[in-house]
Amino acid sequence: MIHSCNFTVSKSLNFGALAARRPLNLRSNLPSKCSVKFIRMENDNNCSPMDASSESRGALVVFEGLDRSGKTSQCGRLLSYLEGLGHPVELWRFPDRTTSVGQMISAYLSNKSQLDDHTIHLLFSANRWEKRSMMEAKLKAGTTLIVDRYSYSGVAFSSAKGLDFEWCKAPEAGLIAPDLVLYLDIPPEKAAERGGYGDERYEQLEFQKKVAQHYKLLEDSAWKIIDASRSLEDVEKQVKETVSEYVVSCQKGKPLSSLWSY
Ligand code: DGP
Repeated sequence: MIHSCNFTVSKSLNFGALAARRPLNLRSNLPSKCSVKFIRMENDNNCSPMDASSESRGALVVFEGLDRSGKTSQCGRLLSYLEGLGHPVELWRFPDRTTSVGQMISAYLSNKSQLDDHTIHLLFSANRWEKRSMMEAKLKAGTTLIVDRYSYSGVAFSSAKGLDFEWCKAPEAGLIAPDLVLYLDIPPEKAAERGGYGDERYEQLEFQKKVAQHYKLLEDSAWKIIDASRSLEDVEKQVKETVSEYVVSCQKGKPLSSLWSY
């Protein structure tokens, strides 16, 4: 049964708040320990297998894109959709501003503190690492995770400042590789016209143009490019169609992989 969705997530919601509002949902369409089909993940995704077993698990679905590309709204709509279908699913976002590392990041983004570019890069990465083991546990427990920004933001934003691209990737190696990266593609000029733009440190048109160029260098076989300059509903439709097959293939069994193996 497909429920209509009008769920939106306030930008100020963070991982902690969201987790509290949406406790782990153990409903599943699959019988527990159902006959698991062993499907090997194609290893053309610049990632390495982390776990030889192909147990049923949740999917790791990441949204990426420029500021104001619509990620937060689409994450909320996808969450409602998958919940309506009975899938165990949670919405996470990075940076997770609830942790002590996240609070340092938040102060930096709102221009309340100044940090060296390398230092803030490593803090963003540390913020993902501090959630890595919980991420693995949730996925293995069958929960699909919708993640608003991940390592690709880390590399695209920091390298757009002039930091070395490979140096930016290095601390991300070993994090869990997403099954699907939905890149919400929007011209930087169009994103800049959307409400709220300009509140935080990186929300400047010329900088966002550079970020867009660096994102393109990160595209791999896990990526699907979504034209995000269309209406919310059109984007939502494409997102739902794209995600469904990944959720099913992970339920059937797919090993977890690591990002950017070293
Ligand atoms: P958001 O909460 O999604 O609006 O993200 C806050 C800002 O931080 C946004 O301009 C994108 C940027 N950002 C997100 N993740 C990273 C990261 O890992 N590294 C850097 N340098 N910037 C990031």
